[in-house]
Amino acid sequence: MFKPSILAAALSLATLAHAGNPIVSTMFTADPAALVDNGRVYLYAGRDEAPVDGKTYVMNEWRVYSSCDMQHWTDHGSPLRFSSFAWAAKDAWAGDIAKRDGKYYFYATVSHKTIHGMAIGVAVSDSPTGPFVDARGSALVTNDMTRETKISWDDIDPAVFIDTDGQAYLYWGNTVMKYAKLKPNMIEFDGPIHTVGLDAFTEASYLHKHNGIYYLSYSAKFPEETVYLTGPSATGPWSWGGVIMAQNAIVKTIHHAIVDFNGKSYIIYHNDKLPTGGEYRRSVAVEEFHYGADGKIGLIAQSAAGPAANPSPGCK
Ligand code: FUB
Repeated sequence: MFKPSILAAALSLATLAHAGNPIVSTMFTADPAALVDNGRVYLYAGRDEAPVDGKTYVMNEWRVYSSCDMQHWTDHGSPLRFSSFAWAAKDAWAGDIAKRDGKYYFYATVSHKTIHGMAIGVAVSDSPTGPFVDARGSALVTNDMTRETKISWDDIDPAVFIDTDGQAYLYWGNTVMKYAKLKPNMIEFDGPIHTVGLDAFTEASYLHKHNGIYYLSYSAKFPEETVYLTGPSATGPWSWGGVIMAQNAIVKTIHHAIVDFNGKSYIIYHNDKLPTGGEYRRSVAVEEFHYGADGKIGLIAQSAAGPAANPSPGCK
């Protein structure tokens, strides 16, 4: 007979029963972030817990999943909750992940208990599956640190990027996109906060590099579509690229992450395709895409099948 602790561990490592989109059908998930580590891809998502007739986000925890082939996923449970930050009042909104010097840093959007508005914290772990703990004991970004808009949710959606020269950057924002350099310790800014003047920027900044080109993508307009810019450095200057993904049918948000895994490129995003899905009951999905010879990304269609299996050698 299983001891309860062994049974809990077995359940928390369950393989999701199906291949194809959405990746997770056992619960509603949103705001994907991704990390490839030791040949395995890790997917982080917020859990949408709103009821069918819910009128607002109910998000208390992040979840983590992993795959060796982008088709079959293992559920590793929840590595972090908003309450892991003692200074946070509620909300486990979008986050992003980076690995540096053997440690995993998760940047997370939460509501602050004492400083009005949304804030960004940093949690750290020795494992990509957690558990993560607050790395600072205080927020890295609070609403009173940026003044470009009066809204209380303009400091959300962190996107972390470590350049090939080792410099790390954090991009974030709603309505106004901002960025700052991070110190090598990954938990403090190294210099001022900058703003990026963008057309129709809503939220969900994402910075990645492919074949020497920097790609700054984000959710534009509302309902949102995913668009991208390209540039010669992690801070631009930026040139218009195009629309990567058209808006969803029901849910107005579409938050994405872009990742190279085992020689192929993927976009992970959320939609409303699970039964009873909608604005506050979202589902994370993945598509393979290709860069043109000129580095351009075309419009990527959402699919029910998702990508073909891409087994990563040596990944178990
Ligand atoms: O999930 C809460 C918010 O909705 C995220 O922070 C935004 O990107 C949007 O997806």
